[in-house]
Amino acid sequence: MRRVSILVVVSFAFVTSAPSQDKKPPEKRDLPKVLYAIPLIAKPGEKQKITLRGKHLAAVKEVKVTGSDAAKVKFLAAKAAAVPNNYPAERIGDSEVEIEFELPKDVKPGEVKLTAIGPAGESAAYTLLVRDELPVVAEKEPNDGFDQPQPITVPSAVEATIKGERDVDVYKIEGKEGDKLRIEVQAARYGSPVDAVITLYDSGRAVVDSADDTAGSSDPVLVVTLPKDGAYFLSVMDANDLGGANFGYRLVVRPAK
Ligand SMILES: [Ca+2]
Ligand SMILES: [Ca+2]
Repeated sequence: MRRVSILVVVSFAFVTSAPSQDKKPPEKRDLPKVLYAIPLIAKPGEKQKITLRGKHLAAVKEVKVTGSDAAKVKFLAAKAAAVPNNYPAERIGDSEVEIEFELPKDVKPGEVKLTAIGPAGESAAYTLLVRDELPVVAEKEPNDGFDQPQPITVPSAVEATIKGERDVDVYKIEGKEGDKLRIEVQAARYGSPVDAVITLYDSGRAVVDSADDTAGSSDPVLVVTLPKDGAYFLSVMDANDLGGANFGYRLVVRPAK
């Protein structure tokens, strides 16, 4: 019952505040918004096609890049895009822009930003996730369980996707007692719809440690000291069991400082 009365108050507050929202110029509400890039991770030194997914992007005619003077960007196309049933459009995006993009080899990760420009104005700058110096590993499906894990070495950066609902990605790491590892997923901070959860298991499949959200982000960071020599399994999944081709993430495993 208490919940019902709270709902009434909330909806009343929404109704009374609605007229002031209507006074905003319409173009403010239609500003393009870039949520994330597909693929999520940009590759320095390679010409690549990137799709920017977001809101109010179907009428975008230009994308500009900042943070790298030598970067080249070319607008290819923009269109509305379907949102799967029951998926939140605010997180998935309902429109997209395709660009051809080239970053110089010596680009500084973290500094490259893209801005979409449409009839109503410019989007906020979107910070691209760019490969750094870590060895790159492409995810290899199927890696869905303890019986078929994907072996990775430390350090590495795995470029992967939660490819569908209830997809679980399992990686296998060899370690020694006392090794201190920092295991991190980069996804939500770059707008990916993935809310990652990571769990580390020992060779007997007992949980060593796990992480979900860290420091104001739904990206997990796990710093762990391995309790013994041997194989470990690391699983990555979405906290809401959602997934799809847009659900990119980067898994970074490296020695902790
Ligand atoms: Ca996967
Ligand atoms: Ca999470």
